[in-house]
Amino acid sequence: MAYDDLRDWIDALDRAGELARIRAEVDPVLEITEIADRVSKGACKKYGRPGGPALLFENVKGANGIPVLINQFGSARRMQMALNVERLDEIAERIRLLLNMKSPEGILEKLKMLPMLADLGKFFPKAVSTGSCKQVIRKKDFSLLDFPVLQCWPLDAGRFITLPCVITRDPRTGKRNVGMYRMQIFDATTAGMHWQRQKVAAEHYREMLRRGAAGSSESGAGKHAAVDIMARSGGGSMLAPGERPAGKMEVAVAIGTDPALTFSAIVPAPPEVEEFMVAGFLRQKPVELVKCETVDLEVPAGAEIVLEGYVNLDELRTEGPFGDHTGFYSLEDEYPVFHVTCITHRKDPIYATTIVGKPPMEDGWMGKAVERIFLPLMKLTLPEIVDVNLPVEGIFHNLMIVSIRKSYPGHARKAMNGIWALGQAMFTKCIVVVDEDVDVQDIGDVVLKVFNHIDPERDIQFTLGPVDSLDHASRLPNFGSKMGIDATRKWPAEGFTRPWPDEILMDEKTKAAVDMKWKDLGIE
Ligand SMILES: Cc1cc2nc3c(=O)[nH]c(=O)nc-3n(C[C@H](O)[C@H](O)[C@H](O)COP(=O)(O)O)c2cc1C
Ligand SMILES: [Mn+2]
Repeated sequence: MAYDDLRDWIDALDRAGELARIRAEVDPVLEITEIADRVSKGACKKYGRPGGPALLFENVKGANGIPVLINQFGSARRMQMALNVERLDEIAERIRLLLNMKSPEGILEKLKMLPMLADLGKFFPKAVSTGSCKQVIRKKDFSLLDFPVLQCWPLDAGRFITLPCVITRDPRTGKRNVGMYRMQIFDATTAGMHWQRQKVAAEHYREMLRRGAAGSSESGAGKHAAVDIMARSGGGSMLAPGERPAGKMEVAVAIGTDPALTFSAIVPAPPEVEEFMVAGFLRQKPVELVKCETVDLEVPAGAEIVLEGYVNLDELRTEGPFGDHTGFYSLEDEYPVFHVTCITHRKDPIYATTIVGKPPMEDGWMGKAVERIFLPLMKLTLPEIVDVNLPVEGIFHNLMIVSIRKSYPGHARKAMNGIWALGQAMFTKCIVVVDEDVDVQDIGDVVLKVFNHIDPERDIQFTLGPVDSLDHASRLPNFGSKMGIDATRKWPAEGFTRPWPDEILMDEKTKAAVDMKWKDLGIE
């Protein structure tokens, strides 16, 4: 059963013994991070499982009684619960079923397809006239400082909203995007809008710039200004006065939604796919949307807190540093500024947040879910892929281990290039390709075989391209090199004619014989 909203989900966590309520007073500045970090790393002995329980802090200093929820996705079990499955691969199977749809032959096959077609109807969001996110509507006298927003780490530039579902509209198609982009609180009514340049909302912003520029000048000067701000935003200095295409872009932010929607905001869905549909697919129930008060956007009706506002197309401000999921602080940079025009919320809102830092942390479990769910979609373009592992310490963009069914010379390199061309997988700094007989989930097996099988000079491939904005080692921000390791067995057709040794494996007969006498050996 889908969860209606955040509190329905919190109740389910509570019933399942997956929630710890903390009544002692805690400080949203640094202290909640230290507690959540210890819990993520296994400090909660009573709980037993990796990731600890979700934490609901009920007495947060200076929070006007607003509780703080953190670590809601922070374990394999909670990630499965959030998406209503026993195993994450169930979702992959549902996607596979959808993708395998073929024209039915005969009435029986048509009948069999009906439930799937009915399922399709659940993907589409449903417009409703009002919802609990409207219990309190503040068009003036609102303040971002009213909420218990965390300062996560000592050298952070300030307090950051870390789990916001940022909603924007594509000016070309009208389609809406939901992306999770952190927001640094600047003051009561403004915050940073940290959509990195390769993300979908950043493209909406650029499209608005292009339009503003096209309208603002016949001489083409406006167009140059737009190109200039595009080149600089998220990677350079402020604009000179006078070169600014005027205008604004509307943005709405939902904080504290049902877990499928929150999760869908981090899913690297193709730009043309609305995350509201992704959430509808995941929860198998439509997302209910309600119109905003001051902007032409829709937000989840049951959200705990909604921020409405806009970013000026001509305004950038220094954002960061911020203790990031790389385990290091991401450097400060220029990003758009979000201006709040209205805040609506429940009468007793719950503030949902997360922290990122050295793995393993809450976001690691979310990333693993993305890895499982995206496997069938990767296979759609790269059918040779057997399995993929993004180890959490590889922080999702540094290391991808992928096994393939190798069928022709150079196949491993084709797979690498395909992955670097696949949406956000473009950021992958190192791709390791192995043959299908290597279990990519077994790091020991991977290390043994990869480093036995490679001739580094021959098998390592470098390429240049976009890199993650969080990469602090690349030669330039957002641009640098990537590496692929072809650790598949090389073929004569690839110029390798030396004999290849057999892997050491005991024969089945001997193994069975030892199984039989194992107990009698007295060495167990
Ligand atoms: C906790 C968390 C925080 C994130 N913060 C940011 C961020 O500040 N900026 C960003 O561009 N991506 C951030 N991401 C990653 C994006 O949410 C992710 O790339 C998502 O696919 C973007 O959506 P989009 O494809 O619709 O742009 C974050 C992810 C998580 C889990
Ligand atoms: Mn998107």
